Amino acid sequence: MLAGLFALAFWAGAAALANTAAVVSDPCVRPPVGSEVPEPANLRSVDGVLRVELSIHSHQEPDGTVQYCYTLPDGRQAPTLRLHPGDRLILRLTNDLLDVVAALGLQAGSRALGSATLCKVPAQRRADPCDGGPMGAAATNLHFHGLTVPAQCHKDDVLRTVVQPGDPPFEYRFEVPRDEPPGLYWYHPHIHGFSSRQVSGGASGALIVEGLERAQADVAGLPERVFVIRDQPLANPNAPPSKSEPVVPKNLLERDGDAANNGTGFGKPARDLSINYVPVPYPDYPPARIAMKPGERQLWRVANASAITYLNLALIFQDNPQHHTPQQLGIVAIDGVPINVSGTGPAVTWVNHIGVPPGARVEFIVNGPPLGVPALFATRTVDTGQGGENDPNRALAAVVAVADAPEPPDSMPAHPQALPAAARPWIGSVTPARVRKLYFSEKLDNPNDPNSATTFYLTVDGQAPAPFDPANPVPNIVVRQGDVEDWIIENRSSELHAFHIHQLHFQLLALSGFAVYEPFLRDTVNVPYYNGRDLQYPSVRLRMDFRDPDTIGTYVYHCHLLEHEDGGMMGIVQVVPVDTAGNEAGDRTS
Ligand SMILES: [Cu+2]
Repeated sequence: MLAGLFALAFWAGAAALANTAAVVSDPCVRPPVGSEVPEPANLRSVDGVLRVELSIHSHQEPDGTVQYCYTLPDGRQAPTLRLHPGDRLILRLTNDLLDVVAALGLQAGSRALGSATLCKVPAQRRADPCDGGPMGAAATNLHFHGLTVPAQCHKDDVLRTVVQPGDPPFEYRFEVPRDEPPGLYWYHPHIHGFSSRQVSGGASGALIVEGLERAQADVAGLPERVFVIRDQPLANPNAPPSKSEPVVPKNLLERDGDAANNGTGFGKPARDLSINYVPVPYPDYPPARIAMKPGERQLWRVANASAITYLNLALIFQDNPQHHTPQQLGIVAIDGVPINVSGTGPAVTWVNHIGVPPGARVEFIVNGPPLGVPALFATRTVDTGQGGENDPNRALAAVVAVADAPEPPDSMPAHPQALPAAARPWIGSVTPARVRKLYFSEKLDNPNDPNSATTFYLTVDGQAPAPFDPANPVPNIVVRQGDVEDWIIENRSSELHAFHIHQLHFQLLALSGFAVYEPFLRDTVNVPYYNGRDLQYPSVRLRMDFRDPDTIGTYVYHCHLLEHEDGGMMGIVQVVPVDTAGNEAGDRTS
């Protein structure tokens, strides 16, 4: 108890220091292990506009790992951006990745920071952050994951937008669409080849489109909390597993060099996790702390902002020493979309654990523990396949009932106006214009050496498999705006992948050929791994919605395990306006 109080006091002191940015040498300073989970700073729109000055920093730790973070001018990290549908975001991003520059022995402002082999752009054109430039370790940009915002420079383009250290602040400015579903979205960098290290190092934050209570009356008036769960390199990579765990087979490495799935639910994970930056390190996973009033009902809004780690969230009450009871969690929204979006199906789905692939979000109602009942917010193990990372059972935070626990800083409006009805027919009732098939696959560079480097592919069936090449502007897929299409995504590899597409949501229709009942939308979906025995590869069938005019443009779909994306598991879709569709534009098969 004393130690816990001390930790709290320490963190309060650190936060005070962070407010005087000049004296802080580590802009990405993290709370100590075991501390109270802090709520991210909330930035709200005023008169329909939210102005944000955001810097991305890096800080090299004594062990050589590099942490990344977004900060406000006052030093606060990773603010939650809160906007209403129709609001305007004006965000100026400054690239201060100077520790990366130092670590690489390069000069700040040098245009040579990028890997020249990745993208050869003439020198005189590199000055424009909208027009390519080398995608290197110190380059950055922003993606607003889940929002249907045009894939244009200064809005949500990641194919050509590159902000280098030393560049003047780069302005993002766009309106949240009036019909954007209310819920939890997030922002993160999207530099091809370097996304994994920036996101795994901590560069991410939440973005909330306000009004979930307008779609989901059950959450009206509830106190709300935002939890951003990130992964990061192991703090104790050489430690043996905790003595409290069953003994597991020898630690193996999978193809990316991370701890391999051992199929037991225990053992060394590929990455440590943190919850709102409070680390929960291997091997003992000392939990962070969440205090609640006894039995209080709250809305928890959780983003899996990790680079490769699958979550399987559960809230477990330790009713007595012999009995641990997983609690019912009431899902109200997935990937920023209320689950009753179709007008059919239940408003709340009660489950006792929730799988969340990297990049996905889930919002759910929890009932806190009674006084005296210990409780744990945890992630249960995920079987990622023979070729996947080890995602064992582990704690995130102890949930503690405290009679006078402070209320969360935010609660949902109590008397909401219902959302207007959707302007377009529910996507599940629209006949798709065509069906396409894509597949995930992997290839060892040296088939005789299981530890050799792996190339990752996301291929349109019929095209030659090739890793994503930022220098090749030819789209893999050309779609006509206004169309709805069915995409079948197969997994021909021995590990899980998470399919994500920019600018739109989709409906999951079937899993390996079997219909599923999901009258709602996602923007990131897990695709089961191939076990090497079945006659068919596992797959998901997705109904893709290209009806919104804001989906016009050229953008990417990819695996959201970012090592895979960086390794080539990405492709380009071009959505053309109706009047030019079918004319000069063509994809790689035509
Ligand atoms: Cu993947």
